[in-house]
Amino acid sequence: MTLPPSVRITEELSEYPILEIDHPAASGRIALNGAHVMEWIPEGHDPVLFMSMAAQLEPGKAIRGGIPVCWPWFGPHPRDTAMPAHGFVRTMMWKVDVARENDSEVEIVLKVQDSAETKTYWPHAFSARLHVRMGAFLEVTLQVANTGTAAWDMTGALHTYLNVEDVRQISVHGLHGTQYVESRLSPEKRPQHGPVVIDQEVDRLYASDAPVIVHDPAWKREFIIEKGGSLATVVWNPWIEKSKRLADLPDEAYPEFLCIEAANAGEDVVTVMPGQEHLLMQRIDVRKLHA
Ligand code: TA6
Repeated sequence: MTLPPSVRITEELSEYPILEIDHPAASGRIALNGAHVMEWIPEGHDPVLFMSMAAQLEPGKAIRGGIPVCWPWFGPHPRDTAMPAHGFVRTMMWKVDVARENDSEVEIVLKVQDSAETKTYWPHAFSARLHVRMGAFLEVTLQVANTGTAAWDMTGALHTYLNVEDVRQISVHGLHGTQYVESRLSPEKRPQHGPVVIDQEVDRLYASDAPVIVHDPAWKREFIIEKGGSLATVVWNPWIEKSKRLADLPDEAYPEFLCIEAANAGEDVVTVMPGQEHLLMQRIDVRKLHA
């Protein structure tokens, strides 16, 4: 495949191709392992996505940071604890389907489909494409199609790790009044009062299709996060104790990120009929705050 001028493919780590993007509007990196957007730096801004210094960049391993593609299930497998958390496509090697650019953005489409290996995890026929539009904004769309003869149910998420100065100082706006479940506590729903602040481990699933704004006063910027095809927004920070249990995250790194995930999860289970598809989209814009 001929890549456009702003895109090159590197393999500094053997068997681990990474698309390097260097465009006037933005730079970034996308690993073919998991179709994983690892980095996005819009022109004139600091990096928007968090990447753990201890991330394991090895084929078949999930990457701690960037935008993990969680599919065809979100979280632990609904029935079989032997199955990988967050599905299996984030540890598969995807292929480049489209790579093009214009004056304002680079567009990359990666693809993967069912195989004998995927059938050991999930007995269905599917094709999946991840569409990445990278420029002054970042728009990621997971397009999944049922290429089989029977309907299947799916859950999933674009599990985005956002770079923040100090998670203890940020606030998330747009979820006031929304019902949420805190997965660390009982499964009962509770209403969000005002902005979401992080002062403990937070692992919440909000029943929301609304945009959110992450306000980072210390870094003097805001992230405007819109989405499509999703009725669930997950907000996660592991805080102190859980961070210590994550081998691919330094213990002292938890203040540096917040996950805002466009999800199909909880009660938002999607049924895809044969020949049909589902699109899950997240768009991030960055705005500087003028103190
Ligand atoms: O999205 C929140 C969550 O489901 C948390 O419960 C935590 O497990 C996180 O995802 C990270 O999961 P991972 O499998 O990537 O370590």
